[in-house]
Amino acid sequence: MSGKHLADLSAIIKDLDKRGRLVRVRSEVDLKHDLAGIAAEFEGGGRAVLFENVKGRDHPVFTGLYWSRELLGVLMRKKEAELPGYVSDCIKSWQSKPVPPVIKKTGPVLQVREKTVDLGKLPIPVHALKDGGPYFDAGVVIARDPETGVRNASIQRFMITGPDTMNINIDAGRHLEAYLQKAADKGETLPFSLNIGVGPGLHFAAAAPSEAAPIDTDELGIASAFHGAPLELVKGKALKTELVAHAQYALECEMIPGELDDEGPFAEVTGYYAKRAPRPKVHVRAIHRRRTPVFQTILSGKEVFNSVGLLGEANVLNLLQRQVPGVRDVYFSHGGCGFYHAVVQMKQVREGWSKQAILAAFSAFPPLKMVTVVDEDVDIRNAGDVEWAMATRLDPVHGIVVLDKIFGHGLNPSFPDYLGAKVGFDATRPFPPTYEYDRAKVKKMKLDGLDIAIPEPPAASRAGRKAKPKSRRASPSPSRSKTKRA
Ligand SMILES: Cc1cc2nc3c(=O)[nH]c(=O)nc-3n(C[C@H](O)[C@H](O)[C@H](O)COP(=O)(O)O)c2cc1C
Ligand SMILES: [Mn+2]
Repeated sequence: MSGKHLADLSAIIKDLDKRGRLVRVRSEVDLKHDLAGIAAEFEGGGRAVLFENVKGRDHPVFTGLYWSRELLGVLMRKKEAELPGYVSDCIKSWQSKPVPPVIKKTGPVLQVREKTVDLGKLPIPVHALKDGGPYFDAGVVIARDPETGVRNASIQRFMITGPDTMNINIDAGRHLEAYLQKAADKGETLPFSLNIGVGPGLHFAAAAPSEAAPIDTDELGIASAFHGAPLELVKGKALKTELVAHAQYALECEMIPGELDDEGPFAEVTGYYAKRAPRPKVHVRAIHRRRTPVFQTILSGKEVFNSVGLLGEANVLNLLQRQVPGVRDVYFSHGGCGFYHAVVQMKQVREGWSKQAILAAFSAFPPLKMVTVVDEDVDIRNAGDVEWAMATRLDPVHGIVVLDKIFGHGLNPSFPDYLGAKVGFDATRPFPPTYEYDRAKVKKMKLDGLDIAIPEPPAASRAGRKAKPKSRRASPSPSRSKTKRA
């Protein structure tokens, strides 16, 4: 499949619209709290949302591109269960034959350069009730290593603090953190571009974990692998930066090492607020945009599960299949915040490999806190089925691996200062398999053509069923789901 359409968000929005996958909010909506509140009603469903009329601003806001595997499947022209394998193939193709980006003379993002830098004019929402301000949380940062010149792509959240200032949250271990330190060591500032409204090829490149894209590689090439063509960049005008030619907006920014300011709180992917604390200050030197741009924002939650989580999943699958015989599939469960709990499915070929799979998964993706390994007869995308394996096959004395005082994800409250404990559950049946652990099966039957009388459900449950739209049933959001909507 040619993934060219994956390079341009405007093309994607048109494509979703054509396929009945775009909700258009035509009423005027306030950027502060209301926009996120409306978006949350659609979160996890099979349609993205375009806010066409944003109060006090000239341009629309788009959200939801990554919030369900169903929608991602439509976008990527893949079945949901094929997504990790497809993403893993794109990364492997980049690893073996990287296609670097090309620098173009011009591109849609250079259509307009704002005369003055005023972030207050952009349609930047305030999401959760206690968030410290408006945030960019879906933009891709592109910077170059001050020492080696290698490029990096990453996504970070930025809190707006003034017309031309913001503060950035850089988690421990990020490549941008290393770049900032290198700039400090050389006595230089760190220029970078912040690109808003990019296609999923680059979004996934930016979300690729450092275990898949180490610091000495130009991970922008991952976007080229998704597009089937080189990613196009243009040179910045105010600083030594490179902008994404097909982005909706691109900001030229710089950090002056040592400058800090308070950032936060911010409702994070974990379902908790990240604390307010001093974090690096960012100066915005220029704002470029398309003539009619669409601003992209992400509700912290399912959209992150399906981007950071999907990329992590792909990397764990890739590594496990190389290192552990019998590994078939990997899923990062949504109950595990999308990237704290990996469920691994394997067909055991030898005793002890299931525990090896636990260790390999932790090393392939350090944010993981839990790994559960199950046999090939368990549906890893079904929490009930995984629990069945734990309830009936896990030996709590020999099957639980605990790693204490180990580096983990700083946003997880059980890892204060990035330190905590991790746990692996070997919920596979004893090897070689015995009769006692054989899963009972009935014959698979088709109901077509049989004369069966099925009574209508009682009125109460019928009303209850009707209130839930189809898309929501496909991926329910129990914490946020209300009842009806259009
Ligand atoms: C929507 C979204 C928001 C994110 N926010 C942050 C953030 O604020 N800070 C951060 O360090 N990582 C954040 N991440 C994760 C990083 O972008 C991701 O782990 C990336 O691989 C890091 O790049 P690096 O390996 O080049 O350092 C976010 C990811 C997504 C998808
Ligand atoms: Mn990187």
